[in-house]
Amino acid sequence: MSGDFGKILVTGSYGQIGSELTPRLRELYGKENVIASGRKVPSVDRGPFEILDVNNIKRLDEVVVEHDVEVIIHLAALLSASGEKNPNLAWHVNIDGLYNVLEVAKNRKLKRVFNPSSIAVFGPETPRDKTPQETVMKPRTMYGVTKVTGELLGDYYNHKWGVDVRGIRFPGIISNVAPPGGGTTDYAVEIFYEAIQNGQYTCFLRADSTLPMMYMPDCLKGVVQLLETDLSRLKHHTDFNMSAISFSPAELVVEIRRHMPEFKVEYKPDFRQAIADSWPKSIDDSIARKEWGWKPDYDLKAMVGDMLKVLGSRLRKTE
Ligand code: AKB
Repeated sequence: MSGDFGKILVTGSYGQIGSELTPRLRELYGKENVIASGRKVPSVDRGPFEILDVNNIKRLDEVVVEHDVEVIIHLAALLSASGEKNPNLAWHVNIDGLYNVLEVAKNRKLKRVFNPSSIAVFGPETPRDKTPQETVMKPRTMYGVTKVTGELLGDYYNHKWGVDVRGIRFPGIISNVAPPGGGTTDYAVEIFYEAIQNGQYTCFLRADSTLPMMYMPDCLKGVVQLLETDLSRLKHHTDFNMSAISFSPAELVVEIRRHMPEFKVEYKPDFRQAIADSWPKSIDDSIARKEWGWKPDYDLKAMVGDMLKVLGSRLRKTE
């Protein structure tokens, strides 16, 4: 499939995943073929960009027509912690925005839509270890509710109108490019900045809060792999479980201390603890492995080593 996507529009292109996925897609499919978009003009111009609020369907449609877009990677969304602070806005952006994307994709007969889901679709009644693909989905957060709804909506557009919607249930994503932004798994990014800059960190989750996580290079690899998979191989579409590493804050600290023995941590759980407690500890991703060949490259040791190396050298340069 690579190369014959035509033009790709990325919404929310300056968020956590978009900041790295947009340049990766440009590398793979050509700078001019990937249109970044967001609500504000970016500080650095790295390729085609459009101001776009996904809640404005008229503007979305105009951008799709103007650029002859064939694929939408829809990343504009509020995450779990921000969603709990403003549930109305989370519904409006995550669901009304997605609905607009799906309507435009249906009406303009686009080739493909990628809409990320999350481990937040699960809730306290879901088995927490090796959470299966098909299981109880009764989330307690508005973010989780929007992600379950998004999966169902995507599948509906697929079955009813043949729109090729695909999605992955992302675990916490760890990136050394974009700063954390409103998620419950953000501690696993913040901790690296604090370790390097201050030698200490106050964690907003308990030491034993094990959650599924993934390093950004694996996330990018997975998105591209799923995008490029021939439709005939897929039995699932919008809801792939995808797993890489599971660890608790305490286990992450042990690994960071191998590089920085003096690193100090204290734990002061806040409202995000209840969210973490309602999510799985580990994920069974055998369906993604079978249907599109998913396999992660980074374990905890490799991720921590790379984060400290890349982030350390960048932060030292800006000091
Ligand atoms: C969050 O913490 O809200 C996200 C997610 C797991 O979807 N990182």
